Amino acid sequence: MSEAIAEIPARENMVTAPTALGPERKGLTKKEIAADHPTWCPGCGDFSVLALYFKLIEKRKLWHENITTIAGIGCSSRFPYFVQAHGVHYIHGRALPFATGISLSRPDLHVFAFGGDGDAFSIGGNHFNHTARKNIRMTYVVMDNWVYGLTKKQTSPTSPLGFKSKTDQWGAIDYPINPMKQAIAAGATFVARTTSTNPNHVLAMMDAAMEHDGFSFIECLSECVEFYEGAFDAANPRKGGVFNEVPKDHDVSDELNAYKLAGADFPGYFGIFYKNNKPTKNAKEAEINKAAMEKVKGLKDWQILQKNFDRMK
Ligand SMILES: Cc1ncc(C[n+]2csc(CCOP(=O)(O)OP(=O)(O)O)c2C)c(N)n1
Ligand code: SF4
Ligand SMILES: [Mg+2]
Repeated sequence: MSEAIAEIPARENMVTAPTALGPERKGLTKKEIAADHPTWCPGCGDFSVLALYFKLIEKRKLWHENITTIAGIGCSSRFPYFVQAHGVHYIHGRALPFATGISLSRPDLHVFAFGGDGDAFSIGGNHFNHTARKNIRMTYVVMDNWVYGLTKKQTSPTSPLGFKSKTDQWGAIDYPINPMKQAIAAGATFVARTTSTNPNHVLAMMDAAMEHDGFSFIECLSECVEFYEGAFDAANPRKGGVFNEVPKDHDVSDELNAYKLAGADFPGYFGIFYKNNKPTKNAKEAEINKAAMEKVKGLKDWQILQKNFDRMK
């Protein structure tokens, strides 16, 4: 992990430290953050991602009311159940529009959305592209296991060619999408890749993503031991694979080079591929709201409403 990632300072407008009850309020312990016992299969990669989310919350000293965890449907999308805080296990593929609403209306929060490859790129593909292009401030972690786990082994948009599943008994014939290329092309302003078998790296990526003022996307390889065992062995040094970090001289502001990195054969690279600090929709919308509020300065809510009704006559 590079030092630059570990040393990133807290963003100004975000609640990262005790505020509501005064400085005597301590940060939460893992026990206080954890809710239900996760119902995943023993050995599922998602356990590690959840544990690291808890670590991030501990590190950032977030309290229950500062944590917002949104997800769609899938094994990975069960995340909000396991976090003792505000969260929504929403409609399949619709986590991002829901998270968008929270992000735009609560600038003091950093919204986290979690989900799977099917949730993000099949049914939710459209929302992914639009949330990225609008540069909504949030972090979206996709636990990519190359399969539909919850529904017991169907081909997903990231399943490699030849993968045998209930929907492709003779092997997948559709070309898989590349989540990193997809995110860069869609306009995501922070694009990173990690793997659940490297805990320090997952934590560093989530920490850096949380710091980013914009739409931050992390593809996190997370093995489905039940329906795609061994899928990511080639990226795991403990299984004879290799974990190659993004080259040190890679310029994260270079979109074309990021795209090239994303095209490397599996297991590819891990780290931050792309980062761009263009204004968020949050900031732009806040400006519009501010200007509108100036115009009705001194008026009560009912008077503003009345003015609007009068105008519509
Ligand atoms: C509208 C709708 N269509 C289909 C489903 C069935 N369904 C539930 S989860 C899922 C795919 C899950 O795959 P993924 O997002 O990769 O998550 P994983 O279980 O692998 O973590 C599907 C097709 C549903 N719940 N709702
Ligand atoms: S089916 Fe796969 S993705 Fe779902 S909990 Fe089990 S191992 Fe994890
Ligand atoms: Mg999946």
